[in-house]
Amino acid sequence: MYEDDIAAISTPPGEGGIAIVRLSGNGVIEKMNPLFRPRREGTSLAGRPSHTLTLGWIIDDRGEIIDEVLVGIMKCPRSYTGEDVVEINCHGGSLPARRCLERVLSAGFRLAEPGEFTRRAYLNGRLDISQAEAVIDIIRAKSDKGMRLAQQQLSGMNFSYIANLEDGLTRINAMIEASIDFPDEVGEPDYDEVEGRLQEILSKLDSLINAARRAEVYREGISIAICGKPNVGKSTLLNTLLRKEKAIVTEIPGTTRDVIEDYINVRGIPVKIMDTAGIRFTEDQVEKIGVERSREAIKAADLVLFLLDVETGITAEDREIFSQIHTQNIIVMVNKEDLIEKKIDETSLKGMFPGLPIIRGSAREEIGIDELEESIEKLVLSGQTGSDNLEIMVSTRQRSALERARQQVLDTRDGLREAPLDCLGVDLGGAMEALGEITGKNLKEEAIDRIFHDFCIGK
Ligand SMILES: Nc1nc2c(ncn2[C@@H]2O[C@H](COP(=O)(O)OP(=O)(O)OP(=O)(O)O)[C@@H](O)[C@H]2O)c(=O)[nH]1
Ligand SMILES: [Mg+2]
Repeated sequence: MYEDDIAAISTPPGEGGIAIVRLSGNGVIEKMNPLFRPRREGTSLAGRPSHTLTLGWIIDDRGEIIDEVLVGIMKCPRSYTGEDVVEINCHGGSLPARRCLERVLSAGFRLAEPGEFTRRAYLNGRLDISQAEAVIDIIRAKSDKGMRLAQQQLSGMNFSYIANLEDGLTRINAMIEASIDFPDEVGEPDYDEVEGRLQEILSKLDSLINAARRAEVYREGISIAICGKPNVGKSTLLNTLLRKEKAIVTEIPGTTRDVIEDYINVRGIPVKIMDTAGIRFTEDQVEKIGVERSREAIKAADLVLFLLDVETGITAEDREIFSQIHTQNIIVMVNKEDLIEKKIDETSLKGMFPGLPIIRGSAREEIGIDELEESIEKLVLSGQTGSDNLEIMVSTRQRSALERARQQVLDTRDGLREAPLDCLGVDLGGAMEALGEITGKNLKEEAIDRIFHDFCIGK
């Protein structure tokens, strides 16, 4: 299908130990001959076994050395793309890699488009589309867990779940079609059985969709804003969670003037955590802007950590700030529990924050931090934690296909004894088509283009 040979720098720009220029196409190993002089005379790249490295030099058209390199070859079809692949390991830094690439391009190679190597792998049947998407997820993974889920997808785990569902739908479809085609011999389908099977598929789809939502949290991460009145210990909590002294902490109210953000990993969930300026009425110009920014951060956050100070008790200021938080995802933390004097009791807490998770602890003495992390995990995965423990990585595109499939299966079930048999067949067909999009069987060209455009050049 592809006639031309492609090349790109596959390592990120900037200085590094080595950089890799990757080539793919049919016969590209032979095409290296004029470009590469092996250290040991008499060896030709094409004569070397697949999956070996050869030391030598990339040379220009006058035989001058461009860089000393190690060249890896992978012969078709046992390569990433399924074509002949050459990987030139040159010296790190952008100049050697660029000069090697220019040399290759001058010899007739074309610069690869973003994701073109992976696209060729897909077109040559080395990967299905969900595996190709997993490759992007691995590149972008922000946590170990996100990466592990993507690895599973790459190894084709999702595929078998989907194939299993498709199989179930095909069987139901066959039962319905038999009744349409041979009404006299077969009669009506056994509605109870069809209903039972549809129900089974629905619950499998439900747990897949739930797992997809969970995976989204692990893949995309969440943002958390720490808020509360001045001096409750917001910056101290940020520093404790980050395990470094990022934000300035003093006993002076109004220390933090701006939103300070950083990234942490809470039980495998990538979290952007934001420390905000304590919200209060102020005449100070700088603090005023800080307070305004705090409000915006709180509005934008997926989850708000609302801090109280056990030493001051719950004050009018606390109530005022709390009334400005509009998300449902709130965790209340009573801070400074290490102090002897406690002015916040259980009853007033429960009365003021019914139904919200409440943690008692100390940001400074690191008490209750485990509990806080557990609470964060629970809250962001709430309603999505399945007892089935199904763990999969699903892209947004795949999730929308799953949801469409679920709707069509629901329609089939609801219309079961009333709708004409042909209509049931149409709904089932729609469900099967949606599932086919997940594995790429029914994907349109534009959709495929969109997927690969998310890749970087050289992948
Ligand atoms: N005893 C005790 N003191 C704490 C604790 N957490 C914070 N503090 C103290 O409370 C004071 C204020 O802490 P910060 O973290 O600066 O408070 P903040 O909420 O960021 O304050 P602003 O930036 O002014 O809004 C400091 O003196 C901290 O040492 C705690 O858990 N226990
Ligand atoms: Mg602060």
